[in-house]
Amino acid sequence: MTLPEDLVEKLGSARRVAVLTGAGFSAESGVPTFRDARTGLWARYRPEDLATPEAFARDPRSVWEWYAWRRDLIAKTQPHAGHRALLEMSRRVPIFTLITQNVDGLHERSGCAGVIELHGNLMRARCTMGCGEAPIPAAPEILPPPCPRCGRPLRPDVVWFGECLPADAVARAREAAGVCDVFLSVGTSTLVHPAGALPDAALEAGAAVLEVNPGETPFSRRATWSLRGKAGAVLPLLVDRIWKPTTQGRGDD
Ligand code: BV8
Ligand code: ZN
Repeated sequence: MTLPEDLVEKLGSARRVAVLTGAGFSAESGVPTFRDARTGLWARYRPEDLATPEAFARDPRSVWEWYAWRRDLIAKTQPHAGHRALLEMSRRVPIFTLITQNVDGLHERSGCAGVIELHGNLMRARCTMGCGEAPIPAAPEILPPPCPRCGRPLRPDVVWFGECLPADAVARAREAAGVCDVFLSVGTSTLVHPAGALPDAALEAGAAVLEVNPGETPFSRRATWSLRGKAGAVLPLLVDRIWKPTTQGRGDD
C-alpha cells in the first residue's frame, strides 16, 4: 500500500494525536466484531438485543452467560501488530490519546496506558445496585453471581445500548478530538453513537482525520485520508515509515 506523503508528513510532525478504535481493531486478534458475534452458540441472538438493560432484566442468566462466553474467548486472544504499532506511536507522539469502543481490554494488554474505555470493559463486573466493581468468581454457583457487599446481582462493567456512557470518559474523548492535530479512526463503522461522532468532531475542530478500515463507512467520504486496509497491516506500515527509518540500517531492534 502506498502511504500518502502528506499523511506521513502530517502525522510525523503532529504534536497531538487522538485515536478512536472499534470492534474491527480486535478482529485480527480473533475477537468477533459485533456484527459477527452471531457465531456458534449465539447465532440465534442479535447482539443488540443482548447488550441491553432490558435483556438483562428479562433473562440475567443468559446475558451473564453470553458475557462469560465472550470473556473466555477474549482471554485466549493476544494483541496483534496493530496494537503494538499504536503502543509505538504513543511513545513517539508528544500528546497521544487512545479512545476505544472495545470492551476486550486488548489495548491495555498491549501496554497502552490511560486508554479511554467509552463502553467499559467486559473483563470487569460491577454491582447492579451501585456498590461498585467486584471480582468475577471463578466458578459461581449462582448466575449472575451476587455482589459480595449487598447480595444483589453483579453485571458486566460495560455500557449497554440505551445506557449513557461514563460522562468523564466522553468529556476526555471529546476534549482530545477537539484539540488534536491528527485523528485516527481505526476499525469502526462509526454507526454506534455518541462514539461514532468523534471523527466528525475532530474534523470540525480542524484536525486532519485518517480512517483505516477494509470497508467503506458513513464517514469515509469526509475523511482527509481513507486507507482501505486492516489495522494489523496499515498501522505497522505507517509507524515504520514515519518513526522507524532512523533505526533501519543501524542494527537497532
Ligand atoms: C446512548 C458494549 C444515550 C457492550 C457497546 C440513532 C442514531 C444515533 C444513536 C442512536 C440511534 N438509535 C439509538 C441510538 C443510540 C445507540 C446507538 O448508537 N445505536 C446504533 C446501533 C444506531 N447508542 C447507545 O445506546 C449508546 N448510549 O446513546 O446513551 C441514550 C440513552 C437512552 C436512550 C437513547 C440514547 C450506548 C452505545 C454503547 C453500546 N455498547 N458495547 C458490549 O460490547 O457487549 S457498542 C458495540 O457496538 C461495540 O462496543 C462496538 O464498538 C460497537 C459497534 O459494533 P461493531 O459493528 O462490531 O463494530 P464497529 O461498528 O466498530 O464495526 C466494525 C468495523 O470494523 C467495520 O467498519 C469493519 O469494516 C471494520 N473492520 C473489520 N475488520 C477490520 C476492520 N477494521 C480494521 N481492521 C480490521 N481487520
Ligand atoms: Zn452491591
